[in-house]
Amino acid sequence: MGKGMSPKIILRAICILVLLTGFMMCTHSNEQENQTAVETQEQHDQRMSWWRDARFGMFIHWGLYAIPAGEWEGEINHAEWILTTAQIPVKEYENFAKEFNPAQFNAQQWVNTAKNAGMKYIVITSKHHDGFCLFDSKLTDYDVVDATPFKRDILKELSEECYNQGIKLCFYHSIMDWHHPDYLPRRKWESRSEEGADFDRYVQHMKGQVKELLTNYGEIGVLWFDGEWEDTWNRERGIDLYDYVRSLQPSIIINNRVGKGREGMAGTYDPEQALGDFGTPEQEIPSTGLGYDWETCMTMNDHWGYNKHDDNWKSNKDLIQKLVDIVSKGGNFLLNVGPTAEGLFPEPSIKRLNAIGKWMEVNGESIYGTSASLFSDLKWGRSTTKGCKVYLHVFEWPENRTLEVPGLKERADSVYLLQNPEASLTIEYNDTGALIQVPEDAPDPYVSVIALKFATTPGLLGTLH
Ligand code: FHN
Repeated sequence: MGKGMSPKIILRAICILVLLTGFMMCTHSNEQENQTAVETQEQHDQRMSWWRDARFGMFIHWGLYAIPAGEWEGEINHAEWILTTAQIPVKEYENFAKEFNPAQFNAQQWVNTAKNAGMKYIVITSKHHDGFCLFDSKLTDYDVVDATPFKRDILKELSEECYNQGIKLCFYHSIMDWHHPDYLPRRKWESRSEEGADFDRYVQHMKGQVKELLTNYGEIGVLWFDGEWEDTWNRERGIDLYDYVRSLQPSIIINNRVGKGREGMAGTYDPEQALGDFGTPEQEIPSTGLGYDWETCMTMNDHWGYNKHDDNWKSNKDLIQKLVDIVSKGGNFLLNVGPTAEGLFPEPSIKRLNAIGKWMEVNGESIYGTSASLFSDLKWGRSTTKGCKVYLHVFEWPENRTLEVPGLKERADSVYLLQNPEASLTIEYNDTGALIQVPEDAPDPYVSVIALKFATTPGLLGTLH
């Protein structure tokens, strides 16, 4: 995944080359269909570059489930899964569409909030497992334009606003679909018969909607698939879907849930089995880097979809330290917002995004475009690397005003607080590393960043112990 030409890429390239040779001998191959599967490492790195630089994105889980807002018949712990967790018959759940009228939805506000938080991309649910589409699909009337009083194409408005503000728009799309009559399996408690259902016909429907998403909304940064775990979906279908998506937008990035190879989740990751361009640990941060591209997705409280009772919000400090921890391990952070039925981000989400944005305004240089830490174990915090700079992210400010940096032997040309580059800090080297004299008070209440500038690319220093 992104580091050196993996056997998977070599094998697939050989297969495609054999197929291409066959095609050229007997038919005129359609360049468009085959151009995506064969990719050099350099082309792959080029395709991934904006995403690796971005490091921080907004996840948005929004749909009909925002109307019950987590509550059903006295139970208050539901969210985007409410159709299943409350066993609501599909016909009854459809009634929420008649109520969906988010009058306060404002794409400009949403995109601006994400941008001000320092987020570079937005991944929004085009369709979650409930099958309801936030876009105008010609393949179903179960969508925001045809089935609701709102009648506006939400993804169209978001795509225009993302283009205006220079934010990459990305789509989450669920393979699992509890509404479509051809999707199998049915929910165990459902009365709808499986009689006549044709999963292949469902897959054609899903690919048709993916084509709509990749044809009608401009350049899309990532197709973030989900709901891939049921037995009707398999690796072969995943390979076909991956290549189909790339044939529609060759520079798009696709997550590993297009196939069956999630890592960071239950079960083991097998790079030969996994498909897609990056791994997707969910609600967790790996203890180390993963040796390939990966993104942790996480909620701010305990639910992806809006739950009006959920006040278990992560603190500003926790969220900023999680961002730093993830990036110091070479990952991206996809932080979720679950908007209300009125089309508003919950106030606690906005407060946290504003706090993160203030921190990113001063310290974003130590996040964007960085690679993983050169240090194996910093007791007081984390580190990132970029060009000729190493950034030290101090979570616990030293009471004795001396920051120990084990393993740092290379002499830095300059050492300074990122928030005040004029104020150089004193650094002494010893046989175990370096000692940096720091001010008495931590400059930032959440994470204070010290920058070290070297004459050479510190990556050449090798891993510092
Ligand atoms: O079932 C979904 C869940 O609702 C949510 O969308 C998360 C976010 O990644 N993905 C699935 C659970 O792994």
